Amino acid sequence: MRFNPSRLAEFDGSYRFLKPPSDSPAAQRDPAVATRVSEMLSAIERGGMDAVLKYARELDGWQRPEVEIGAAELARTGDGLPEDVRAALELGHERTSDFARRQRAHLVDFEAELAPGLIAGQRYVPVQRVGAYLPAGRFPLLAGAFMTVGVAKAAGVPSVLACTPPGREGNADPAVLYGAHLSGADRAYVLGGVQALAAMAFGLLGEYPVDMLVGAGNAYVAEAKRQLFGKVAIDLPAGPSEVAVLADDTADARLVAADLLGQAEHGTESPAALITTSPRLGEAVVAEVDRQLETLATRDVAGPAWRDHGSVTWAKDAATAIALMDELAPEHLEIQTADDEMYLAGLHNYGSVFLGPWSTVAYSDKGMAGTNHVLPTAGGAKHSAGLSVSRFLKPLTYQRVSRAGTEQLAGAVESISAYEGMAAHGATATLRRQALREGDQS
Ligand code: HSO
Ligand code: ZN
Repeated sequence: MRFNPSRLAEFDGSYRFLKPPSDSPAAQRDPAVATRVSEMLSAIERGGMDAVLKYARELDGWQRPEVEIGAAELARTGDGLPEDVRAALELGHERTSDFARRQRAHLVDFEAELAPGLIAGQRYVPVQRVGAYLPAGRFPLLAGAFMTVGVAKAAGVPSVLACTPPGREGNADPAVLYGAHLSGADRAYVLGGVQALAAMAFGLLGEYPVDMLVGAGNAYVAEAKRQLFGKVAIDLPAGPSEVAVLADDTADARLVAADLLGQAEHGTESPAALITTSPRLGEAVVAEVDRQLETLATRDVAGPAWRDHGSVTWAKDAATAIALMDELAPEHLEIQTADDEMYLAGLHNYGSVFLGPWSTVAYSDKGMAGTNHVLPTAGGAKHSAGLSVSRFLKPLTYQRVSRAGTEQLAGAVESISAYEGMAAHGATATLRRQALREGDQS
């Protein structure tokens, strides 16, 4: 998600930067990361669990006797947590599962008689084996398990594995593990990075390889998912987290600034953008961001992110603001205007939208809004939606043609097959017509 003014030349004169992003390039794939990941994946494919454990020892200082955490140990991970954190995790799990179950209820199997004797239908069938990666790097994003493990479980996925890296003492973060437990993980492992994803994809954990890998992670994790894609499905190609706010002069500069910084703290590459029809609000937000940065504990990250990838843009009217925002296609979009519904009706490209000044991105990030926080970044919202229960469900089709239906289909299939020169296809239809004429019941 990044403004490129030259690509937006058509809007020239109708918008202006009040705070442009710096010239530093947007986050890019590092070829050295790609090479390293590819070496690790082949080493693990060849060397199996020995290679996995070698990497775990070398890269994460892993020293436990087992990578797997037993069910009883997993269930107890909540015991030592502060009571408020535990209660918040339980609430977040409940809320996201509630939303996911409602999404599931709206995916309805159906069948229809398209022609006499021809029934066609669709059933949603869950992916059978999912592997979730729960990162615990700079921040142990605790809601990650709700969004991946919990949503997969709400979709009816029978086997969900969860991997999370060991911390400095060699143990995983208990709050991350408790989130996995609440979300219904079938098995949990203290294993991080590329080796965790490879172990799940190559079937080194559990009895089988997983069919799908989900969950956020660092550049190595994102690259490993990219390279394993094809062998397994993945949720989304992950980029730095981003936010954009669309606001008019009714918005509160303090809230807008706080919400921009709220995602800028993810990393120094995280973009944050305000598009506003009000130059007064735009200028107030520029000043307010600087003021809030002075005391922000994570200013070392959020400051450079804002400097390099932050922008404030004035748009001459609502239509221009909407067009610019659709071009940006942000992962998270906040709308704070006098007529949020009007703006929303005009927008097509966003991962998840937060309507009105009381709806902030962090409510979804931490699982309290119920919606998923695994969302398309870097403009991916132009073509894709975020993770949801539907990603774990395959809409599988079926058809049943009766004797009576044969006449509806066979002749046209013969004609098309003959034109194509596909004699064997044509014969499958011809045989049935003949059988029909001969009164063959079989
Ligand atoms: N904004 C991230 C998710 C998250 N942020 C969790 C904080 N906690 C991607 O949507
Ligand atoms: Zn976030």
